[in-house]
Amino acid sequence: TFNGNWKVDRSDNYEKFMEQMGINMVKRKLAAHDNLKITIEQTGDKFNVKENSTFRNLEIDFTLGIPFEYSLADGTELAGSWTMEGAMMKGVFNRKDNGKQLTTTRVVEGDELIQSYNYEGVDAKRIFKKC
Ligand code: MYR
Repeated sequence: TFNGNWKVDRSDNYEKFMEQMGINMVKRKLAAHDNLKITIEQTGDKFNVKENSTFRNLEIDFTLGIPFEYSLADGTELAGSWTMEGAMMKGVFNRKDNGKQLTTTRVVEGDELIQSYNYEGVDAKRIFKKC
């Protein structure tokens, strides 16, 4: 289950990913230490996600398979949806500014939640632990 409070523990290639996203160096340095925490509450196909970081606190509600809008901390707007593939959440989002696709997955392995990101050929991961 994805439910619970998760705190980022480490990241893999996240800096390169942000660079590919066009995020400037100052923001990338700040984002590398964003202390991201997410609280996930799934009820059937509905999710409530609370996001807390040094940048902002926000709450997102979505339903699997239903498109919604989401803005990144730098203001970049995305639209897309999450679906479930077996035990994996799969998100397909498009940037509103250039139409390009950002894909992401979430999977729980042991006591970790692993979120992967792909944008324009660059893959990254952020690994969360329960808190
Ligand atoms: C959620 O389930 O947490 C809300 C929806 C998330 C949508 C897509 C997430 C992509 C985040 C990419 C961060 C990259 C920053 C450069």
